Amino acid sequence: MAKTDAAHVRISKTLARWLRHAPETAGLQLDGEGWADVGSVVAALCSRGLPARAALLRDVVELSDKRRFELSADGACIRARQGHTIKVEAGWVEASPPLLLYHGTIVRFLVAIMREGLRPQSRHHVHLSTDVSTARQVGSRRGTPVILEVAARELAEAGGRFFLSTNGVWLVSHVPPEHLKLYVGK
Ligand code: HQG
Repeated sequence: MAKTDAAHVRISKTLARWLRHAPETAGLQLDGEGWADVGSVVAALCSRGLPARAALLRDVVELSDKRRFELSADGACIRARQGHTIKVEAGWVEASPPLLLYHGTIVRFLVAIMREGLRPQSRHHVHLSTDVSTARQVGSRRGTPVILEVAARELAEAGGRFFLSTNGVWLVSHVPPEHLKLYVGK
């Protein structure tokens, strides 16, 4: 991994923690839509030995594999697109989902998931993807991945409200077990 890649990853992980979960640990204040002032974020990174400037932050935002963060149009503010555990209203757009969506998890959670459905746990929403490979990658963060297929359109027709984040992640507050099945490949 190139030096800049390693620096990007460290900054990206730090930003994820601050902008989704614990802004107060960096002395940051987010507005109601999750935006933080870029100058304050840069200062907080520098004070923690992560030399950064607004231009580096822009690179992290643009080069991030999952496009986790976004800058405001004037470049003055930064926020996470989704995945928060703190209360924000990031303007997720309600949308009609495709027929099927996917969620990656691990075996240990399956009994509970099949009993009570997919829950957001500490986040605002359950995260779903349109493709199996993303779900597999998400599940792999914890161990051997297990993929669940979500009958998304069926759930929407039953009243489930879906939101589409600007980086293509589908968000929903709960997937009851009757709209879930194990994906075994096609
Ligand atoms: C599981 C990362 C027991 C769920 C990823 C998951 C993603 C249940 C875990 C994004 C359950 C929650 C989100 C139930 C759900 N009983 N376990 N009823 N319902 N679970 O991290 O989807 O890289 O909050 O299966 O790539 O893993 O940070 O959600 O395993 O896109 O940008 O509870 O975070 O994105 O874990 O990951 P998480 P997730 P970033």
